[in-house]
Amino acid sequence: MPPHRRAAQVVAGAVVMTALVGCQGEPVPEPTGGVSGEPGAPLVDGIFTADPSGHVWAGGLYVYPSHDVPTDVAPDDDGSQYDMRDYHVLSMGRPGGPVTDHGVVLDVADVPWAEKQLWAPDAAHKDGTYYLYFPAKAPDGVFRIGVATSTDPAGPFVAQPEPMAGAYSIDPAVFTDADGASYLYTGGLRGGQLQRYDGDTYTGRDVYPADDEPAIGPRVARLSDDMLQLAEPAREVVLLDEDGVPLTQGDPRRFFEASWMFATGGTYCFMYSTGDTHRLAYATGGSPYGPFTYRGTVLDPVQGWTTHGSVVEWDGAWYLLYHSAARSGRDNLRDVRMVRLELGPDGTIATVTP
Ligand code: FUB
Repeated sequence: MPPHRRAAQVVAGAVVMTALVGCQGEPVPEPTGGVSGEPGAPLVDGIFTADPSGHVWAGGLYVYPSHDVPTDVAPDDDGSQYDMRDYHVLSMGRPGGPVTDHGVVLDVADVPWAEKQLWAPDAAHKDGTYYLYFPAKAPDGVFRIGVATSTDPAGPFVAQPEPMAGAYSIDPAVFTDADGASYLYTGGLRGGQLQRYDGDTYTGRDVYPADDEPAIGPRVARLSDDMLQLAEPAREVVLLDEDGVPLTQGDPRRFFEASWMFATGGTYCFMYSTGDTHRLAYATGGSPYGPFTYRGTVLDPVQGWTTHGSVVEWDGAWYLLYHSAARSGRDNLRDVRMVRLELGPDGTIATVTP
């Protein structure tokens, strides 16, 4: 167990908002360790959490979020203010029940290739091993995707010594299909650096298509049997409009970041953030590779610039995990929340208003 790992902690109690002066010179609420089981309330408030990836394993819901922290780093277009250094795992035994914060499960100091900015993670399970997939910046300033393993869904996780070859940008999300094959989705624009790739090659230059040209798409690749590498070169996911035409870069529905994939009744549902129009949108298709046809909004804008979430089925009901910056008023200090999601048999989703 790494020395920085804290004891698991079940948090309960009322949310108390106390002002103190944060590193960026403005008041931020003091985390109190409280938690509320109310729909849409922060799952925990002892720490700030964001970018939740939910999985139902061993009868409980395990949530793999980013761990937001106050920072002295000045905000910029690259998102340098999202200066996260470790991951926690949250879990609960029943919807709305008490939430356990399992403490630090992976620290950037224990990832040999990574320097900073542990952004949105996801996790997967196969044959008794749990895999934590995460993006981080290497010392050369380029985001790469790493993987760490554990025999416990609540960690701690041990990182592989090198990042995954052929995987890049940010926001890894893993989907395991009914046949057991797993797929890794990645990508994010602007600070996520996807616009700096020509095919799979990092150019270091920002190149965006014109507004009337097809938008940049996330990447997808099947994972190897050991879940540690890509089994094939990543390919670009295409999102289509209702006429079967690829969404253009100028279309407010185009992909920005925060991929999430789930399936219901043979329909593959790809959820993502539209970025500067601040929505979680979804598109559906007949294969994990896509193409996916745009269907609508899952989540209207939350407080804060970013939006990111996941969808899980638990005991026959569907839930949306998402984040909001409402408690702090700071874009980079967010809280994970959870609400019921109405999902039709054909994958139609009723829009959630936070
Ligand atoms: O949390 C850092 C970044 O903000 C994530 O990787 C993005 O999806 C956005 O939520």
